[in-house]
Parts: sequence; C-alpha cells; structure tokens
Amino acid sequence: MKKIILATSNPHKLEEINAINKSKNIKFEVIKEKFNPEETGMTFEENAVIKAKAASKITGQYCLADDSGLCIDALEGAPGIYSSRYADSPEARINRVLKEMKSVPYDWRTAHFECTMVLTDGEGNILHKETGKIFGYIDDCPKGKNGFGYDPVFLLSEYDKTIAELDEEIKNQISHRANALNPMIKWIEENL
Ligand code: ITT
Repeated sequence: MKKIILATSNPHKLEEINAINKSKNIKFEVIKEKFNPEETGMTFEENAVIKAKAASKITGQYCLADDSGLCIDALEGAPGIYSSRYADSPEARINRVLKEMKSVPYDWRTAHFECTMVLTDGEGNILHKETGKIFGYIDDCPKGKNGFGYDPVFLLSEYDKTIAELDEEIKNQISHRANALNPMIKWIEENL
C-alpha cells in the first residue's frame, strides 16, 4: 500500500479525493500538521507546487497538492487562482460572482473549473503533474446542497442541474478533480 499525504487544509477536497480513488494500492491521508503555506503563485500549477513542496518539507513523505478554482470567461478568467479568496465566506463568494455576472446573458455565462495536481517525493522533488477541467455555465441563482464552494452556481447543461444538485457520486465521476486525479493515480500505480 502506497501512502500519500494530501497537502490541503480543505476537508471537501480530502473527501472527494478519497471518493474518486478506487485504487486498492494507494491510500491518501490528510496532512496532520497545521498547513497553510502562502499561495504566492500566479497559476494553479505554481500554487500546487508550493503546497506539495511545503507538505513534503513538513512530512518527508510523498505528497499530493490540489490547486483549483472557477474560471469565468466573461470575467476574463476570474476568480481563477483567487477562488478561495474572492470574499470572506462561501456564500459571499457566490454572491460576488452573481453580482458581477448580473447583466451577462446565458450564452455568455460560460465557465470552467480547473484542478492542477502536483505530486512530490519526500525530498520535495516534483514527480508528476496533471490538470483536469469541467465546462459549464454560471447560473443566475444558487441551487442545490451537495458539493462545496461554487457548486451551487455551476450549471451543467447536459444534466440541466448545478453540480450541487447532482449526486456526489456523479460529481466524482466527471469533475475537474476526477479528471486530474484519475490519470495521477494511473501514473502512481505505474511508477511508484
Ligand atoms: P487548500 O489550498 O488548503 O487545498 P483551498 O480551498 O484554499 O484549500 P485552493 O486554493 O485550491 O484551495 O482554492 C480552491 C477554491 O476553488 C475552493 O475554495 C473553492 O472556492 C473553489 N473550488 C475548487 N474546487 C471546487 C469544486 O469542486 N466545487 C466548487 N468550488 C471549487
């Protein structure tokens, strides 16, 4: 069994990563130490590298970081890497997005979630990177209780539902996180 430390302080990411992982040979465990490195990067990848390396430094073990966010085309990619810092609470972040999108018609409300994962070894060397995306639209009001973050306003036209209205099992099959983690797991199975 390969143990990999998750370089995150977000419990939703831990829950989703464990639900997506079907490998019998890999176990993801959350970092036990206080973990809040400053995310000074300008891209998802740079921030994922910062988090994975910081966790390796603390634990001396294989570490996986997930840096992710919502990118809205009409807002030139915002909130992007600032998704978790766009306002003070999840509700306030959603409200800010809805306010900024208020006058934007449906066809122009395209957006995607992006997730970049970086795996480091116990010395902090980068072993592998993967990026996953999921494409949809920004709804005009929040709907649904599942998931976290911006899920209540992220509409998937093929389901006619927001991600927060979908079963979590479905989210974990199609999400940006699943699209990054599945090839990452394949790489780990083949290379570690
Ligand atoms: P760590 O850095 O400790 O991992 P974080 O939540 O600060 O936790 P990020 O810097 O990667 O992580 O910010 C990700 C933000 O993007 C997250 O807080 C949500 O606001 C949003 N986000 C990412 N994945 C999401 C998802 O699956 N559903 C909804 N919102 C998501």
